[in-house]
Amino acid sequence: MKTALITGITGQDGSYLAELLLEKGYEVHGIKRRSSLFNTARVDHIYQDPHIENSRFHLHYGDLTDSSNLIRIMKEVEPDEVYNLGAQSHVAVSFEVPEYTADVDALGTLRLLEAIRFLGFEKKTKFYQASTSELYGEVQEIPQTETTPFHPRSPYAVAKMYAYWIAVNYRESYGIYACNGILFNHESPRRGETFVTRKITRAIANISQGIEKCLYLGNMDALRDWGHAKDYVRMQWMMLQQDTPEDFVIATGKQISVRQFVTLSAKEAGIELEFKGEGVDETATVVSVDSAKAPSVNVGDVIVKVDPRYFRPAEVETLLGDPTKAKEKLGWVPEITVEEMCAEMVAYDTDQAKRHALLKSHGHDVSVATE
Ligand code: NDP
Ligand code: GDR
Repeated sequence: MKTALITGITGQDGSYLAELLLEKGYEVHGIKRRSSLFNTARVDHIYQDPHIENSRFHLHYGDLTDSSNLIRIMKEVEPDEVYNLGAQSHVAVSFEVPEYTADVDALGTLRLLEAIRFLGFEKKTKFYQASTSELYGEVQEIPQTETTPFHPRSPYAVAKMYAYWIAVNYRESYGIYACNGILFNHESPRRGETFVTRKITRAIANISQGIEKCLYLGNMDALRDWGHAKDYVRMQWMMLQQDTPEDFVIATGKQISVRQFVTLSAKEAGIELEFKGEGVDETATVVSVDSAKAPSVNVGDVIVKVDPRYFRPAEVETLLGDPTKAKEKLGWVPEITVEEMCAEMVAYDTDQAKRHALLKSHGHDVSVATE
């Protein structure tokens, strides 16, 4: 039985990857952070009581800022594979907490690689680094491949660039099986609520059920290559099953704008929108509605506006990946389209919104966090 250690197991990707590895018969260990509220909602369904004999799922308290903790966990677990998914992963937030982002995302990666070296696991432990299309930032060529030059545009991307190169460096210097998955945006119903796709599907669902009135967004012209997290974690595992470590771009090869994602989500919720105005004055008005699906929405309602608060100091306008290498060398093909993913997310968020609406209709005080 193989043993895997996942940092960021409580996040979107960590939860899907843990499911996949358990299915494949792995013993899965994950690092969770101490927090004042439970933060394991995404993995609670695969939690196994540690008192059960032969339990294959274990969580350890830890943090990527704490070297001694990482060394101790690594020593205890003796992993065959480490998946470093833990990060302060929000690009906009990285402008607010740049030093912390560098500590976790850049130095955290170094700390894990050093732990492998310190324990003499160079030949035993394979290492996956969650690299990102944000490395391309101000894009130098379209579409982006493994050889496209980097030009990061945020403290997050700069920190991830350090992590990318330190993984390459430890591969070249110490022969560690370390590789970078340069993943383009990937989403799911488990996506954090403040990333744009989930923010959109959740707000549209809430609006359709009368829980929210208006969705406020930043740059709606931004273009992204959006895939489904389930497809992408499969590729993370595949990258560690090769004889030699290599870096791969993981993407769908198709892009749409934030505005198009709003249109898709609204359509799923039975709402047709018309966009008017430009820049900070842009709005979207309801032009037709299926009232069985969206009982709280009326024709003429303005349900999307721009709030400059969501503009970033430096923006990444367009990202489009070329996954040819992953397809040719590993046989990886994404199975879920952006339309299917959007439908899954809207359905999930509509279900949640209906629960809230039901509580509200019975006099419960329902407040829904938004950003
Ligand atoms: P999430 O934000 O959903 O999850 C991040 C995880 O990292 C959470 O488990 C979080 O814990 C944990 N974490 C945050 N800070 C620390 C810390 N100091 N020490 C230990 N753990 C920490 O991200 P995703 O699952 O979407 O992404 C996984 C990885 O892939 C990240 O590294 C991200 O930067 C990268 N990536 C993501 C892409 C995407 O589109 N999703 C694309 C390309 C790269 P907690 O739950 O307690 O907050
Ligand atoms: P991104 O994802 O920055 O690409 O990073 P995000 O969903 O936050 O933004 C995508 C694009 O949408 C624009 N946008 C908004 N974004 C947010 N969050 N909120 C808004 O209201 C809004 N309005 C417009 C953004 O400006 C941007 O252009 C994600 C993260 O998962 C990273 O960890 C990962 O490395 C990259 O994807 C690939």
